[in-house]
Amino acid sequence: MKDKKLAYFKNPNLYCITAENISLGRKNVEVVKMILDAGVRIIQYREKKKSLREKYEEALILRKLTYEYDAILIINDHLDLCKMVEGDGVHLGQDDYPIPIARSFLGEDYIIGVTVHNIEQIIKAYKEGADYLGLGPIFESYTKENPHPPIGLEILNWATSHIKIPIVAIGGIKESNLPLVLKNGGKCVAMVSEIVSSENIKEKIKKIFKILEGYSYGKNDT
Ligand code: TZP
Ligand code: MG
Repeated sequence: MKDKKLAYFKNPNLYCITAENISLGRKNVEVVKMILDAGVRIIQYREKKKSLREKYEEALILRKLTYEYDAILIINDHLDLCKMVEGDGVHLGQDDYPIPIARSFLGEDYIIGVTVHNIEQIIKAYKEGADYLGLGPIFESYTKENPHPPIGLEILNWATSHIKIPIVAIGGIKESNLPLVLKNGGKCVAMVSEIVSSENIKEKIKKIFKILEGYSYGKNDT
């Protein structure tokens, strides 16, 4: 079951993350509905500013929605919330709960994704049993408070050729630089502002899928 879900992360694919504060006045639920309608099947609920009650209520709605679309729901930070709403997994940063603790709390069936910025963190998270790694920020990103400096494409190239679990490239990835990311080993790519701050989310995703599809079939391999 988990393997089937992780297959989504292995091929060129788009992973979308919520950010209501930059969603042009639209609610997370409304934005996620548009993202799902456009065909995206990996959603992360990331919400730093709301109360736990609000996060719970919103995550519950997103769970129902993602079930309807047969999409994966990853919960940022909160292991308990993930269990309560029956999410598919969690995404943890370097300052969040340690992977072994998260694993013993959630069990083997849940996906655990971990943010990594360098080779040391990549190897540690892999050895500790992360299911996928969120590697970045690849480029400069203005979405996160206190962002880590950009890590560049070379490490993406290294990680995608040396690490067996899926690598999700993140940070400053746009339609415009996506071909560069894919040329450097990127497969599954996470985008926040490029999607949620788009006036026309469906059109934006359509264009991104077109680029990803080119790489799925090796058409753009050089
Ligand atoms: N983790 C590393 S960079 C980032 C997160 C959540 C934000 C990426 O946002 P954007 O808008 O796609 O640069
Ligand atoms: Mg976190």
